[in-house]
Amino acid sequence: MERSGAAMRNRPVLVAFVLGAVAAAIGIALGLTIHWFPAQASTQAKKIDTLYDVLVVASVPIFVLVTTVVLFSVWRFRMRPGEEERDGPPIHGNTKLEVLWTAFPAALLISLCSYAYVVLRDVEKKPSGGATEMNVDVTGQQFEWKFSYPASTTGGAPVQATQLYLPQGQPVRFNVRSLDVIHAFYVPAFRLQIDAVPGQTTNLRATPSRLGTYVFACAELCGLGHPAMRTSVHVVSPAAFRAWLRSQQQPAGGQGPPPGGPGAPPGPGAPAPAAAGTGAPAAARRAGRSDARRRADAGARGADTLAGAGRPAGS
Ligand SMILES: [Cu+2]
Repeated sequence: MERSGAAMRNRPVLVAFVLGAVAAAIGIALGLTIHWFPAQASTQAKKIDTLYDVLVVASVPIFVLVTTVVLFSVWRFRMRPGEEERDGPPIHGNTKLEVLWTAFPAALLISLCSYAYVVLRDVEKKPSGGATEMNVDVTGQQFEWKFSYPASTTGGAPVQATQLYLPQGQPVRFNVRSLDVIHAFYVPAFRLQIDAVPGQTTNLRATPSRLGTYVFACAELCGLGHPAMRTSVHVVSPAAFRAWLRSQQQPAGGQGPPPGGPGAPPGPGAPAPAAAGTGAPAAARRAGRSDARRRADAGARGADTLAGAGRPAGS
């Protein structure tokens, strides 16, 4: 008789366990099958996505377990009419349970942190096997990015650009700086992000692995023009990259500043990037930039008006 009584009491626990297992399976399936992120465009992206998958598999069942226990307890131990004056049974704890719920999360957290650390080290390490890194200087400034290819990279005159061109398969080391406030270098398709901090040079390594054009955004709220502080990354073939570098190094015909001059946008006679199809023409680039600038200025004016409106009259 007592056994069947215990079985009756355990039945809701069994139901909750089955429901929880089904919910966890659905959660993991959704987490792993839906494409949450853009295409993987760097060798680092794959490792980071695998880390994400492991985190989904580890955390979804825990989320479901906690939610199921909370909802089940709310329902099972709810106060019924006539029980308003009753108190719950005194509880003296359960050593076995407490050891379990301390040791298991601790072991899980230590393993996940160790794995994440290994992935981070792997993603940030120097390319092995004697592969040479290409250096690109990235400078953030309210509200635009500038990319500068030093002479060591171009093999000639340094090149400045407002869009990032990278050769496929070439390990790149970015030296990231800021001229004013904190910005953040963020290329979702590379799965990489690093702050651009005034007075410091931060570094990031990436090896572009997939041809195409991707978003390059600022991921640190840096002022009113922050949403406009985005540009493009073009991953092109090594031959197209060399052709693009050469086109940027050629002096502009007629008047206008040389395209390679520091801080100067390409002159009117500057040739369009040779990487046709992937590169925006210089004019479009300039238009995009001045558009971003205009939006930023409009935002700043709006803030001035607001600040003015907030002041008491006559002060
Ligand atoms: Cu920003």
